Amino acid sequence: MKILLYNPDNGVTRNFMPHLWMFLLQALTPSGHEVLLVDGNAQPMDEAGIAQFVRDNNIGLVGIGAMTRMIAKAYRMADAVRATGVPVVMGGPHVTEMADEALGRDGGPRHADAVALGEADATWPRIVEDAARGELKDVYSPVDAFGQESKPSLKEYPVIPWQSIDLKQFNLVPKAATGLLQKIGEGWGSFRIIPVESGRGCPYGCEFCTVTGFFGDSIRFRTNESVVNELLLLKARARTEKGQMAVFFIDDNFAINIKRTKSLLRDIIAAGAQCHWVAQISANLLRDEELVDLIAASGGKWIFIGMESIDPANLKDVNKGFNKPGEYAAVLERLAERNVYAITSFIFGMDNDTVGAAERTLEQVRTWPPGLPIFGLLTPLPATPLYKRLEKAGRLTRPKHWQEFIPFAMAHTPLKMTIEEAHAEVNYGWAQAYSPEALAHAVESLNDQPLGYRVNIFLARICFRGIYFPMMGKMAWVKVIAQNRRTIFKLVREGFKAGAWRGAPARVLAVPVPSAEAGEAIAQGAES
Ligand code: B12
Ligand code: SF4
Repeated sequence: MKILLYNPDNGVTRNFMPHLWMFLLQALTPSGHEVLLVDGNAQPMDEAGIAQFVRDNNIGLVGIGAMTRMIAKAYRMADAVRATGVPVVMGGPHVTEMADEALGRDGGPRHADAVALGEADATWPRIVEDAARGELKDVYSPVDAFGQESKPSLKEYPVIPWQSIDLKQFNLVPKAATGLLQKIGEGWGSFRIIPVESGRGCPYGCEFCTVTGFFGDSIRFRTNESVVNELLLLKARARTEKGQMAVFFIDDNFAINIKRTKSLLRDIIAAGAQCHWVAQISANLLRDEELVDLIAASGGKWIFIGMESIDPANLKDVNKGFNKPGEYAAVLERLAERNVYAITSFIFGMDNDTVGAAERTLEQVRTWPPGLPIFGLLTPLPATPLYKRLEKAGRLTRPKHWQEFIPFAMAHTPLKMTIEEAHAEVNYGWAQAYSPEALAHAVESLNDQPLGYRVNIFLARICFRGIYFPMMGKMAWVKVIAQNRRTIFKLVREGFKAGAWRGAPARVLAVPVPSAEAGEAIAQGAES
């Protein structure tokens, strides 16, 4: 049987990184079946397109995975596939919580023939065999022989054959530049950010987050050896292609068990498996100097920190009181001393936020080492404690907000400001943090560093700027370059000065600079 695994586009931009679930399920598919992958972010497709694809490729089963914000598109695509007579199985965080919606048991139309609840590592092979026999069941739950919920241990993690997977659709280097860039240094013909997981689960239970409910508070880790081997495989592929590969450790909280993280990072260093990597780590875990040393030594370049708010009352409200705004600056300094920078994520529209929350946040951000601040709005995702609290209080203004996805739009009324005021705070945050003045300030704050670092922070910022100010067209780029011409001239002038790059080897520039799309996707992230 031929199987198509499809991930809908996020509706706003091209994504920057493929989704891990597709590669994982492909690797877990029983032999004798062929699996094709289509990520709508990289290969845009509409309803007619997917129906045609299914017919042209003689597909016998379509698997669709989606987060809440892509679910409306996922349902439309599923409907189009089912209209061709091919069954659809859906999985992922949204349908796990809203299985009745997907199966049409809540009074709405049916979109999926089957739903895989929770982690599907163990159920996927069963789903495939049932589908091949034409005996798909409605619901697949990960349970053991006694009917108890069971979670994969991750000790027996499948080998994802990165050396042979077709990754063309995920190359971030424009095709026209590939030939030339292959010749630069170790080669820049391709640049991909690859998702790798080293563990699952987070016990913290922040009120807005689905992770503790979905993966459980039992944390599970892969063996160090299996992670190290995966990195070595990725590095080898990048070398053969004369390209670059960076890794996004997608663990919700990469250092949730500090001892284990240190041991993994030591093993990565010992095996020569260092590569440039990004990971999500909560601020409280970055107090440990030795951990931060190991992060830098193993290739860690950007740490995504869910700061959420600088107001302890807000943090307490969302059960994230372990975040201590008073130590944010020290944490960021500790990272910056090792040339590791942070993507700092803030949420507005929290219950204690009042007008001016964005400026108050920025006042602090300006005093920190340069990084990539990102701003989102508090979003009640289905089945989270936040959703339940707001529902009970009658505060949801769009209880089924996923049926019509609107970027940067609230679905409930904040307590101390209006919805419009909350939207204005997010707009202000992006506009100020990525203004030409803010970009120049970020670059100048690294004046004591080699030029490479300043170029890097400038490029990262300019790409992230595209998150909020759409920069997809050529004219938009021209405008941005014009607005930032002073900073650009300054960097270029310095580049021509003898010795300006000394101390900044070419590899420094290999820091994964997230694209505008990356930023957009990360932008509304609130993990860790
Ligand atoms: C990496 C990641 C991202 C990346 C991008 C996604 C990518 N390219 O990988 C970044 C950082 C950009 C990102 C951004 C966002 N993310 Co995010 N992200 C994650 C994260 C940390 C890991 C995803 C992952 O690969 N997990 C590991 C794989 C193995 O797990 P999985 O995807 O769930 O797949 C398993 C099962 O669900 C199931 N399954 C999944 N799909 C399918 C399909 C079929 C057919 C079957 C059978 C089974 C199946 O089988 C898999 C194996 O067991 C998760 C949290 C988490 N730990 O999962 C959040 C998570 C998915 N993100 C989430 C959210 C909300 C977002 C944002 C909307 C942020 C926000 N707060 O507003 C943005 C928007 C993204 C966008 N524009 O597209 C939520 C989604 C919740 C929901 N109900 O939708 C999660 C769960 C975290 C959270 N805070 O609650 N994210
Ligand atoms: S937001 Fe981060 S720290 Fe909080 S529960 Fe989710 S994954 Fe854990």
